[in-house]
Amino acid sequence: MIPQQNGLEPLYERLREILPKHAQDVKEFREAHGGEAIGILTVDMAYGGMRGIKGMVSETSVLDADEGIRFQGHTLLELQETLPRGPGGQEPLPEGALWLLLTGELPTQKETTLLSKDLARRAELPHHVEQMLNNFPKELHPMAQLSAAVTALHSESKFAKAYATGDTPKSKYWELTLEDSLDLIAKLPVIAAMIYNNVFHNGRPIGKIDPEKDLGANFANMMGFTDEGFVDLLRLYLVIHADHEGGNVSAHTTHLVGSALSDPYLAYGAALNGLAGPLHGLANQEVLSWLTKIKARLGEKNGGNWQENLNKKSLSDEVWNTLNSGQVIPGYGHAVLRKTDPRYTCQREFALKHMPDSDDFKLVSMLYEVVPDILLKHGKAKNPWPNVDAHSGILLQHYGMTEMNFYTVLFGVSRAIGVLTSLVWSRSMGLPLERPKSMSTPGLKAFVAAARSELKEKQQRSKYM
Ligand code: CMX
Repeated sequence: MIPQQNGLEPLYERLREILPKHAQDVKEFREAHGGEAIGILTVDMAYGGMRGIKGMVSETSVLDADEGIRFQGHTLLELQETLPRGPGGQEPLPEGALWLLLTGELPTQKETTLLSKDLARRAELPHHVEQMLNNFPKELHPMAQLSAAVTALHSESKFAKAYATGDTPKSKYWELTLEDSLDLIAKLPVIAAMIYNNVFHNGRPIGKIDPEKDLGANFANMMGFTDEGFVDLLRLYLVIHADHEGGNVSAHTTHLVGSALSDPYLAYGAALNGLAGPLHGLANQEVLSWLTKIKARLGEKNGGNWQENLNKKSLSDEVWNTLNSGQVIPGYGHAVLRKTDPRYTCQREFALKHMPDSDDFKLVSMLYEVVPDILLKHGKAKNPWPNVDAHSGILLQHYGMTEMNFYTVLFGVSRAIGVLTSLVWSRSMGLPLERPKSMSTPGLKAFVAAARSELKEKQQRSKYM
């Protein structure tokens, strides 16, 4: 019933030890402490997008408001130093992050290579998905193409097929989910490269996957990029965007849809539709289009020479104009973070190393100097610091990937690594259908009134005791 893993046995063997043990640990923890409170709920939380509610479990990563994300306990800075790198590269391989997120253990170079080879073997798309991608109008946003193609891969789901037989034990769900997840993670770069070539390069063929190369190198090559710097940037990009704990829109959607035992293709297709929103993943496209507008305005009276008008005063005016017109500053602010996003810092370090003299980098750096103070003065955003999306676009531009409405697709290729491994963990613990309780405003008002009168009664009673 469980498909042959062709070489990935060491990973499966390790997971067969780790995941059931963890599930047992959780069972015992719940038996002993299941009734203990882990926070309070307020009316504002119910109206405020559930901010701060501790209401779900996600094992692969945890986000600290000040420190940023940790993948299985490791900061991104640590991972940049410890995860295996690609040949000739200086940045961590996404396959290494995948192994770590799945097992909680840092992989060796050999284990990472095992995954690279396995993913290359799984990359081929079924004909109907290729055909569908080739038939999409060029005007259809790349994210809509990506989510439709991922949903259509449902035809390949080993989980859905095994479930439909009616004799698959629950204890096997995680293995089938892992099989689908690996297949999907392998196919995503192929889908993305087809979208890129179809929409922006007249349907140029993507070429063949090289089983000797890593995921990032193959992905870059399929999109027509061979520059080693770009390949390394893509590896870094795929690592840092992979996971951001469980509550963000794409992770939570995967978890929610997956909790209905929808297969990983259906769950991740839904997640991609959330990632495509401007307040979430689309912000990387929004940043670039905002920067482009700023440059056009700075260069307006100067024959396009925006660099000459680039100073803190002119940039501050631009930022205030955006805020005063009721728009958000894309790439700044975060629902959880309260300091500069380490994913921003990673990218800034990359830029300092590879493109210190770039004018775009100077623009983004100067924004970093002016935006936080302005957002503080503006007085709304709880976090005035940059997030991951503030920096990624200009790095891609530097290497010639100028098509900004493709950028969220790269985010989509990466995010699968985190949220699907999280789904594997959820299935191994047998987490149930997600179904929080919602209330209406009259219901909430009645609840608050009842709670108040109960409190009053208690206070009255205690007077006579
Ligand atoms: N520019 C202007 N106003 C901002 C702002 C920004 N960058 N960030 C937050 N605010 C405003 C909010 O719109 C909100 O205003 P209202 O009260 O009028 O609705 C107020 O400040 C309070 O918001 P918050 O509690 O600080 O932030 P949220 O948790 O509600 O939202 C986020 C978080 C990311 C949606 C928001 O900061 C934002 O819109 N940022 C710009 C878009 C962006 O960069 N998104 C990418 C986030 C990273 C990712 O998921 O990829």
